[in-house]
Amino acid sequence: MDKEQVAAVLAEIGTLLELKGENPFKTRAYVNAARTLEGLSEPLEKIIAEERLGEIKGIGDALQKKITDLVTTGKLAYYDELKASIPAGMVAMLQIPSLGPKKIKALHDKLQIESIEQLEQACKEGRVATLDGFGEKTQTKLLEGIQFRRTYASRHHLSDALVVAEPVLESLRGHPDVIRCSTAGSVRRFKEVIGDIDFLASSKKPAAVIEFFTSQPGVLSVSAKGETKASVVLTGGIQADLRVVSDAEFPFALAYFTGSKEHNIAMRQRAIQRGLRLNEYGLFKSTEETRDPKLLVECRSEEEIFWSDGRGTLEEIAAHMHELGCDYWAITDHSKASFQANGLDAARLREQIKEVKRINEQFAEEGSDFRLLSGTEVDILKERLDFDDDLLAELDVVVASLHVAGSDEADNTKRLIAAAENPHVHMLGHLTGRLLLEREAYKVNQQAVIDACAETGTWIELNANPYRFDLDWRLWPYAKSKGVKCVINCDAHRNEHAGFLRLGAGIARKGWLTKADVVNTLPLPALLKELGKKNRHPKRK
Ligand code: DGT
Ligand code: CA
Ligand code: CA
Ligand code: ZN
Repeated sequence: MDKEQVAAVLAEIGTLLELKGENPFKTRAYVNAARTLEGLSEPLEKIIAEERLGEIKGIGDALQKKITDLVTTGKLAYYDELKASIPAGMVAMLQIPSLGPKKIKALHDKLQIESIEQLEQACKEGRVATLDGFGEKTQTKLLEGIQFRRTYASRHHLSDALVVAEPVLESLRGHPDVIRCSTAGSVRRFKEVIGDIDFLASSKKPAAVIEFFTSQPGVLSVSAKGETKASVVLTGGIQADLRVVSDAEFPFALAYFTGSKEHNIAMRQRAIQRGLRLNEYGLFKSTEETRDPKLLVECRSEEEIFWSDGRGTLEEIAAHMHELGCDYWAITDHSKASFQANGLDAARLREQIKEVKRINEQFAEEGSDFRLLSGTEVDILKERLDFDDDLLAELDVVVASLHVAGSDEADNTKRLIAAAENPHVHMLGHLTGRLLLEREAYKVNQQAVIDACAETGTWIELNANPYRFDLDWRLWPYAKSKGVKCVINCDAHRNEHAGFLRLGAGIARKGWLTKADVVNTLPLPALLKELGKKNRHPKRK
């Protein structure tokens, strides 16, 4: 035991002696010794090792021996015996405000009161008020105090909890079988008032860790002890739980047992919205409650559970669009030139292609027909596209868009036509780049571009973002007359943007298009067939 712990035991001995009605000098000696120890500037171990305990004022032979026992063994037979000799109810009465050891002893001697329940009964019957030094007022106060304790005794100040939790955590940290450990629950959340202390540890040998925990010096009694869980009462009467989990489970258990319960419920719901399941064992790619490690989204730290969005995104999109009733959904992130939009470079795009493949395999395994299509919205640069043809050839869908146009109409038009002539480009995105009520259209000869699309078998996007609606509905009848197909894209940057599809359909109608003119009304096999036609188009270069 360290200084503070020894001091706490000595102070408690003082109180217990007072409860027994021991002579006040003896009682004071313990209380004073406790104060002295608290004020020492050196560690007790050092003082004991150098046999200097006797030099400290007010610490006689008997106290020296007791302090040495406590420091070296963490135990003191005298203290245990003393505690056992006093009814537990009398010790508990100390928690009632305005009730000190002297009064408790008087209640015991005169009314044989040994518990809070008996005290309450005596107060209600008016017997306490008749005692010397008590009176009506005190009796009422005691009844209030009992009520107060009933409400609050199971709660503790955060600082008191931290003082007892930290040494235990420190010990756990030093144990060879403990991989990671932390406090959890309200203590970790720094609630001002806490119920019990929660500890969490990861280990390959949970039983050994539980054994070690329950035999800590700060543990007054063990309330429950299992293979991976234990509950104890620590110094100061604070309850504490320890749970031991595997290291893979640790981040999830830490998040779960840190809570709060309300926070856990909100996190769970967020997971469900993303087609995932979150519980104390993990985050799972599943729409049902599970603990299946094969479905686990691995997170090495608690933070990753919150940040795993980046990994989860494609899956979330897939799950969301599937749920909306779509048969397929194309992922067309910007290319690297759109650095402000965090466009993908070739390496990241190749990673994404793999990820799409993996997700599709998962859908296939689950017997679902839903598919993600890999794609890009590749930037039309000055002289070329932002990706090489060999990479574009690996994608299911290629949209080519002009994001930085020049002031020369002929030049802009030429760039768009060149993109349409690329055998790997399936469609041109937002032809004019307009943002309604915000930004003018680029100067583009739209009719010439539509003609080029007709010649090369290139589709044109109807961007359904309400800021764009581009190609303009006024031009669709012309495009249709040339046999150019429309693709309604919602330019989604968030799941909710999928709702733009409906607006896009309205604009298409306004442009006199029907279902047959819109390629992405096709079922997946027919769409894939259409996508395959572009680079076999007779007019392509
Ligand atoms: P306390 O001890 O009363 O000051 O408050 P906490 O928050 O430490 O609560 P405790 O010790 O009962 O449980 C620790 C954490 O375990 C809690 O913050 C969230 C989690 N937890 C406990 N029970 C439930 C439950 O029924 N549902 C959920 N979702 N989480 C729970
Ligand atoms: Ca707790
Ligand atoms: Ca608890
Ligand atoms: Zn764009």
